[in-house]
Amino acid sequence: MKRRIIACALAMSLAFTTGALGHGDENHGKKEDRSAEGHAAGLGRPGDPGDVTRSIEVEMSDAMRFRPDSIRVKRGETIRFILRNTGNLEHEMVLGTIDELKGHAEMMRKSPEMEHADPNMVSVEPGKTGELIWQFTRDGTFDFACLEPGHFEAGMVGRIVVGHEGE
Ligand SMILES: [Cu+2]
Repeated sequence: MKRRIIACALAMSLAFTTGALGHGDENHGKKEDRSAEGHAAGLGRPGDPGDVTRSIEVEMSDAMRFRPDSIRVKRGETIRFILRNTGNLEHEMVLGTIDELKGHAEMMRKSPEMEHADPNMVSVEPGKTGELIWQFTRDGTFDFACLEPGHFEAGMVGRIVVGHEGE
């Protein structure tokens, strides 16, 4: 199991590298930040439960949708996402930029049995509730998705807009 997680992390960094070479600089952050801190570092960092400023409940369903699928937060906020899986399939929430998520979804499709675990994601069994605590440290528009094979492709994605107060 451990080996598979490592394989996933390695492939993720390869996906980043390829993405960085393949596209122009359409990312929000500096690339150095991401390579230094790992996945999703461009949009913040894993949050401390003691710093949570707000909880946001998100439903995940077999309709391959998140509800809500558009979330607005203030820069600096630490959010406790409460993920309710109301379906009969496993679902997950992975935070990242759309390019990162696309790369990861591609990998999940090629190796569906692959286990993956990172601070920017949570998997939730059918009928269960999971939590993800994240601090948003940067303005911008970020994405999240379910990377269970086929779910991302079916449109199981959402968007988080991080801005200053009053925006
Ligand atoms: Cu899903």
